Amino acid sequence: MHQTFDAALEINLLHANQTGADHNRAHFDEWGITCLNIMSSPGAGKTVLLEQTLEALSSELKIAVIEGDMTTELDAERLRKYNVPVIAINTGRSCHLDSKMVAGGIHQLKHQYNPTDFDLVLVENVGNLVCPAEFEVGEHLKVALLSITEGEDKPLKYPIMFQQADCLLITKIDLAPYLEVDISRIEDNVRQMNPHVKIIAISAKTGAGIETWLDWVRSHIAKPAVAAKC
Ligand SMILES: Nc1nc2c(ncn2[C@@H]2O[C@H](COP(=O)(O)OP(=O)(O)OP(=O)(O)O)[C@@H](O)[C@H]2O)c(=O)[nH]1
Ligand SMILES: [Mg+2]
Repeated sequence: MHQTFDAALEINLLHANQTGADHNRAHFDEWGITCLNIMSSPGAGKTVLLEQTLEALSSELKIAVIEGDMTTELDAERLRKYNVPVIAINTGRSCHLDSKMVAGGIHQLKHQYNPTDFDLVLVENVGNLVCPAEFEVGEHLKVALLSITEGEDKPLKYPIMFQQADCLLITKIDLAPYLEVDISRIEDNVRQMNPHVKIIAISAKTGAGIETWLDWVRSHIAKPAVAAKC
């Protein structure tokens, strides 16, 4: 009996969240903005990736960041150095952003700027390999990071994140010489879950793979003037 009630509650929650996500995406579409939802377990390298992305792309694209964190603005402060709007959202006890929280972020962006000026909104989700995958926020594409320190089995143990990802970044590959890890096995496990996902192995330390990542981002920009340049 309890199980039926819990399942119904979860379905209602996810349904309400999806309606909100579709609404957020409609705003992004209206303004010609591409929105990426960046997700991973804690510490896989999301903020470092955003730092390098802003460093490389903020002169060619107009970018805003929505930064989800449970309690602090530490990541938001790191990203404000790049002189782009960074909207910090504290989720409190929630282990993921939801579409209502991101709607609040969109409202702030709209209040302070002309949203049609923007090309790209990067959402950094709360570090968690499970819940963020289930709660869309209005993104066009999902980007999942998996660092090589987390273990080759993670795509099999946490399938939803990997099934849903449009782009999977295998991070911290500079650490491979110090670990007993087989990166090709990580790739095989990811492909088992999601045969067509774009996989890019990167290192924020050496810069390996970063240009391929930046090109992937450029290739998904919706604004015609920008897309034409790619
Ligand atoms: N060696 C190495 N370290 C990395 C790399 N990328 C990130 N790190 C380190 O990993 C740690 C966590 O990086 P963050 O970017 O803060 O990770 P995050 O996913 O944003 O973490 P949360 O927001 O807490 O979930 C930092 O000490 C980074 O310097 C990499 O490619 N190589
Ligand atoms: Mg972070």
